[in-house]
Amino acid sequence: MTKYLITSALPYINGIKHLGNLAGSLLPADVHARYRRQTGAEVLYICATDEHGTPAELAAADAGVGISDYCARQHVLQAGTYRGFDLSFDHFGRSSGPRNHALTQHFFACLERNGFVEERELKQVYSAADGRFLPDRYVIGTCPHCGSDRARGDQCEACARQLDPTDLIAPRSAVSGSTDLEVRGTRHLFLRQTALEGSLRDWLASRRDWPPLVVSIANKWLDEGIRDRCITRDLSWGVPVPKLGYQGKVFYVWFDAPIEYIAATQEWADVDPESRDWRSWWLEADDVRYLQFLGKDNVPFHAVSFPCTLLGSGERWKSVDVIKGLNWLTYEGGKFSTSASRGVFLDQALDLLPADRWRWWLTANAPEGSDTDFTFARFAADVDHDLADTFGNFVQRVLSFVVSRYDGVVPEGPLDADLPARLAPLLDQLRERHEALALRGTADAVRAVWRFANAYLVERAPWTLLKTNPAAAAGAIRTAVGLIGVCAQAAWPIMPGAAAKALAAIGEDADLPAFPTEHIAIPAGRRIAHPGLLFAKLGAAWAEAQSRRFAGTV
Ligand code: B3M
Ligand code: ZN
Repeated sequence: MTKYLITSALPYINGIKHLGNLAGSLLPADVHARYRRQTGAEVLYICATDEHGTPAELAAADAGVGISDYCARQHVLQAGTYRGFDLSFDHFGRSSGPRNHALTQHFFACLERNGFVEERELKQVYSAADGRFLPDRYVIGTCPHCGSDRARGDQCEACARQLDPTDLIAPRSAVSGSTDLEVRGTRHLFLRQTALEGSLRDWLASRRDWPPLVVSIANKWLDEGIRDRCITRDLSWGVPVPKLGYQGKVFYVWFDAPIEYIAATQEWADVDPESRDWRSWWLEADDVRYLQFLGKDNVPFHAVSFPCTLLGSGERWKSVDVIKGLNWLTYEGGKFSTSASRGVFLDQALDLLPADRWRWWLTANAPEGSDTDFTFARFAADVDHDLADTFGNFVQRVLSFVVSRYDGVVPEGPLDADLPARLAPLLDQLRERHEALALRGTADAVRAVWRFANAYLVERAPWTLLKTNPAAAAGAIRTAVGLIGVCAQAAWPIMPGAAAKALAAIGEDADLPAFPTEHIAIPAGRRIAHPGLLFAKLGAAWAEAQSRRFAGTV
């Protein structure tokens, strides 16, 4: 049997995460992991915080805490938020942990032994006041082209020109503001990706199921000419480079971060080594299908750089079978902006509403073919329509009827004989959409099941039937209670909270509901527990108020 290894891009430790982070990798991966578990497959869903790099160091300095304390705290906060969104990681690790340190150094040793590492001398800006080399973007000054005094050493945002730090007029350190800067020579290690181009091309050609967005990004990189990649940095926070003369240097964050997918699996196994075997997921793991979910900007690192690390090691590591790359989520026609507090951040989203409505809308409107614009007006109108009026309404009508007419007990009556055959194509369609990793398509297929259930109720009208043919009315209601189960099972990967409530209400498995393959015959005599209203309507006034509230400061 195939086992499914699923990873989401590892969120950076610094900065608040917004709805775009959820929509672009975490949620799609979770929906797929849940679907696979529903079908009875063995699933391992891994994520972690990506904790190295200069932005994390600077964020810690801004917060006035040591970097390792900062990371530890932020990790706990992020983990809590993701629990709030019902993300079902098997393990949520930390890239700064000892497992990732050891494994990153192991990969480096393999790559070096196999001749894929080369030493080069670079010229970099050194700040005496800061006592460190500055990455290009932390040197700021006046742009030689447009005169903007906020140009960064890699690019001028005012005129969009690419720059070198030495192009800047009156350069200063973004860390301390010091102008006591000099250009110094420093030695760094490069991964010889050019030497791996042949193996990489063969490997890419063997990835048959990649979606077009991902294939085109990967090919663009290769066609523009693959380049050797500097994998070290002059920083103290990170995985130390285990090589003579490299004290005070660490690996580049993008070298160690993908390795954390494996290291986090080791951490998962460390919790219970008797029954968990990380090797069976990552080494010579031919029975494993590995799916990665990530935003489009991360595709090159997963389709080119990380595969180079794995291929160059000469060991038989599992490499990705399918990359699902997603576009951006924009906010009310523009960008989410942390600095201008524009847009909804994840902790705020959970304060407003529990996870299900967010999960539903972001799946039904996933940024798949193109970017998606989130607006509160669309959000409220869509979730009111789909969740309150369609799914919620069906559950409400059927269960209220069972309570008012049958004392809360599923009545004895013949199940509708031709319903299963009408339902089957809808469930086939749902499975196909999941298999195709089509998020919007999956939500459409779930909605089709809900509509079918509502239409059945209208067609049978048990409240009228009750007067003329009580046995048939009872059969129709018993059939409809079974349809609640189907609707909820279908919804569960996207909306686990409400789905579990509906399933518990009718006495079906709410912990790990099966994937719906047929109508559920609920035994007559089973007592139901009315869950109350599943979704209150939000309404247009609510949407307008939120839209004003999160419009930002500019
Ligand atoms: N932390 C970038 C991001 O969050 C990066 C992903 C790492 S995946 C190994 O967009
Ligand atoms: Zn400029």
